[in-house]
Amino acid sequence: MSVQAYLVRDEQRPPDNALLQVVQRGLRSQPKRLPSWLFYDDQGSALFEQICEQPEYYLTRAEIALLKEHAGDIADVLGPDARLVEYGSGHAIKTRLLLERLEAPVAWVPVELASEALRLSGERMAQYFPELPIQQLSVDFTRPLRLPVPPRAPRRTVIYFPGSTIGNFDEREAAQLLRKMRGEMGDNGGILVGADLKKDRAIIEAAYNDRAGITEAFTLNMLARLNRELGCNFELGAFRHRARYNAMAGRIETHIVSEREQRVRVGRLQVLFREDEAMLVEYSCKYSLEDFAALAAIAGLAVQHVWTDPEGLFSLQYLTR
Ligand code: AVJ
Repeated sequence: MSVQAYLVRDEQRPPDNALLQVVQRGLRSQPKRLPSWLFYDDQGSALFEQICEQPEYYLTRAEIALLKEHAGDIADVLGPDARLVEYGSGHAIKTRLLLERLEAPVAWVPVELASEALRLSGERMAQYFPELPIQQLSVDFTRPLRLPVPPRAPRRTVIYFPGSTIGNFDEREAAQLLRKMRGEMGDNGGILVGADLKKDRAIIEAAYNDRAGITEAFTLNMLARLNRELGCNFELGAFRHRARYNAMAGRIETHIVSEREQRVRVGRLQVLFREDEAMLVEYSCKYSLEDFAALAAIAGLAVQHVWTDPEGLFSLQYLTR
C-alpha cells in the first residue's frame, strides 16, 4: 500500500490584515493582552520543541513516560480501526508512541497551523508508518473543522489533544473547545486530552522559567514575529518575560513586561507602553482530577479513563459523551 498524504489548506484562512487587526485590538485593550497562538510561527514552534528538552520542563518528559507505561492500555480503550485527529500536532513526537500501539488505525489527521512543523512531522511519520494514511490539515483547530473523507469507515473518531495545550484556554474557552470536539468526534467518538496537574509552585514556576532562557526567547519571539510579519518595531531588549503561578486560579500567567516607557509602531497605530507595564500573553492552567471532570461536564462530556505518569505530574484523560 502506498502512502496517502493530502495537504488540505485552509480555504477560509483569514486575509493577511486579520493578523494586524487581532494584534491592534489586543494592544488597544486595557490591560493589554495578545493571544497565545501568536507564539507558534515556524520559529516559535522550533523554540517550543527546545523548551520540551529543558530539564525544568517536566510536562513533556512526564507525558512521554506516561505513554511508555500506558500506551498499550490506551490503545485497548480506543479499540481497532480508530481515526486519530490530532489538534495542534506540532512535531508530533508523542503521537508515534500511541500510533505504534493502535490496532489498524484508519488515518492520522494532524491539524497544525505551523506549516514547517506539519511538513516535517508528516514526513517523519510516513517513514515510521508506511501503511498509515496521513491527512494533513493546515488550519486553526479552534475553528470548525471540515475533516477529510477517511480512506475507509472508522469505528470511531478520536480527537487527540496532547501536551496540555488545553491549559492555554480559560475555563469558558476550554469548555467551548471541548464542545466543538464533541461535535466533531460524533456519537461513538472520544477525546484523548493531556492535562497538567496541580502541584508544588516551585516545580511549576521552574518549568516556565528555565535557566537556559529558552522560555524567555520563546515568549519574546512573539514580538519578533510581529516585527517580521507586520513591520512593527518592538525593541526586544526592552521587554522581558515574566511567568508566575497564580495558585488561586491554578495557572501560570505569562506576561511580557516593558522595561521602560516606550512607543511601538503597529500598522498605523502607535502603542504606548508604560515602564513595568505587563501584557498578558499566556495562561497555562493546571488541574486537579476534580477540576478537569467538572470542565468536561460543562462540555457535556464524561471522563472514562485517566492515566498519569509514575510521578503523578501529568494526566491523559479519555472523554466520551
Ligand atoms: C504548548 C501550551 C502546552 O503551556 O506548557 C511552554 C506552552 N509556554 N512554555 C505550556 C509553553 C511556555 C505549553 N503548551
